[in-house]
Amino acid sequence: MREGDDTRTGGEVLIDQLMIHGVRHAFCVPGESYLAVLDAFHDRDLDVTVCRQEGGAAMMAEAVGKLTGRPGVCFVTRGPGATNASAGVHIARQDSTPMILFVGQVGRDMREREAFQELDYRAVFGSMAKWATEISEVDRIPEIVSRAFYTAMNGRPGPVVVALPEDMLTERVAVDDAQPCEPIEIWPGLADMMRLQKLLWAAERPLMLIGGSRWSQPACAAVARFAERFCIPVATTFRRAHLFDALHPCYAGDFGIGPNPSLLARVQAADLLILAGTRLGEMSSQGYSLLGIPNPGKTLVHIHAGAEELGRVYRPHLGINATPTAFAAALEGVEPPREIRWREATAAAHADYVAWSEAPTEPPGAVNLGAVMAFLRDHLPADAVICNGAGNYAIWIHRFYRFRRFGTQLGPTSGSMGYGVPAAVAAKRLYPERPVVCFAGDGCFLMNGQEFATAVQYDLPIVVIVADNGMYGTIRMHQEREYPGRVSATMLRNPDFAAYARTFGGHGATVERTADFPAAFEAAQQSGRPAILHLKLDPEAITPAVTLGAIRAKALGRIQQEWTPVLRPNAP
Ligand SMILES: Cc1ncc(C[n+]2csc(CCOP(=O)(O)OP(=O)(O)O)c2C)c(N)n1
Ligand SMILES: [Mg+2]
Repeated sequence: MREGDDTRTGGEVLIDQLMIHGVRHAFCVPGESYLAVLDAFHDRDLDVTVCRQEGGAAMMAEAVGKLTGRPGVCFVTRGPGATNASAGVHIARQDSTPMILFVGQVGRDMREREAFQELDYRAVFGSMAKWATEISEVDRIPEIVSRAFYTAMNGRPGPVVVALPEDMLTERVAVDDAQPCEPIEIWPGLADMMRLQKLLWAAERPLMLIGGSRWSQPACAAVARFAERFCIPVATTFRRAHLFDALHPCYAGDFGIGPNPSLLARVQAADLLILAGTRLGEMSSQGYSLLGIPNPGKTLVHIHAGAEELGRVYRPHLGINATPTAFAAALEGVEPPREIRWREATAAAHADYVAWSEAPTEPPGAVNLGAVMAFLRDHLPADAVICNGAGNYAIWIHRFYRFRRFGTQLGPTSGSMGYGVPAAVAAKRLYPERPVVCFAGDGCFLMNGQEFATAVQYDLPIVVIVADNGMYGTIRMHQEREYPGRVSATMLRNPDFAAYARTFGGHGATVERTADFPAAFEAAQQSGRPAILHLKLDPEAITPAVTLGAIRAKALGRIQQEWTPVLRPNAP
């Protein structure tokens, strides 16, 4: 604002709204389409992180949304900036994360001519974002930004995309700021909770599955208290393990891809399943095979903040439209039955989890990722943040790392590769005092590995552990299962990732034996710089339990069996 003048540019009004709504961090790649916003950054108290590619910037904003429950904010330029950023928007969509992507747009006077890098963002993001819009009048910035925050945070959270015509941002206007916005909790009715109590009293084998977003530390603590009072087993869905303390006596385990078979059996055998906060997507529903659709085939209580998610796939016996925090608080009023019939089953479920996650298996190769996880879980403090993208390497995290606290896991439930490094940068930006460790496969790392430069630029001593098996391992695994021996487009020739770290100004080391990992990790932490530890893995070690060769042999056996009658039609 100029002296004696109560007008501000659109860019200034916009940034003032963000600050009012509690934004302290913004992630961006600059563009000439929103210079007025960059100018407003200049003298406002906002931590701006300038990134190397918009996909990384958008993932950082998404990670802030995951960690704080409030929209992470990202600014990108039009056309190619926006399409690059779509990688993060999609994660926010599938992971139900509040996020706002601001996109520079061509001037209003040249719209619809397909001007330089012009796109129609309502159309481009129409089915990906929760809301996509454009601000045409500068005096409506406070209104539309306020709505963007409410839309991103309320009900089932998600991404909002707001396009900003260049000339709208430079226009001066005298306009009142909006009031700060707060997410709106949705409280379950007393009748809902009484019906839940009745179902619990009648149950023989109840089980609670928690996941999704809109959780908080108090909500997690309230669910833990409920679990204790009812002695009910609680499992967490895919990449939401941080919602429940792994060492709590009621923790039954991680129910993601390839869960502990005994946990799978328990969930299948449960007569009352309480799904809290989660949609139970394809991964946790074991490819939609766990429950009948639409009739689940057992008593299902489904609690979700988005009314539209209730009955969307599974017809619940009892549907409760509530946010996890409100629902968890309301659980305090539910009374356990006089006699709890499943005490032993819960103890057995936890014992099974502990046994499953305790001792690393021994796959081939000199570096055992399971032993690396066991070392980290024994040495990192409970508030350390663990980040990952997508790839088989993540199976070891889910199985052997033990999350103890809310807000310590940043993994895309959408299965997007390339998420780990930007997520780690965002976490360290937010919480400089907490250790942040990123796991990335060799494929995964190079999707957004350039954001390591961002970590160096902002002095963020994250530790990135690159699990290098020389291939897009997950796809190779599927390939061997479906087309054994026909390796195609899944092999990688990799750079020296430790040298990569050093060229960027970070610390780098190569680990070729499990026994060398602890010292390498400690040296990485001691360096005080962003670090990469390059782990050389045996490609045969495709999962903690099975080798690539065994998958191939099994598939070849199956194919031989399937084809024998065709090749020898008269065979007995
Ligand atoms: C952005 C994106 N592209 C492609 C895929 C498909 N995909 C899933 S896992 C995977 C391979 C991951 O390779 P790497 O990071 O080396 O991990 P590994 O499986 O070898 O442990 C691929 C290509 C994906 N999930 N996300
Ligand atoms: Mg790999």
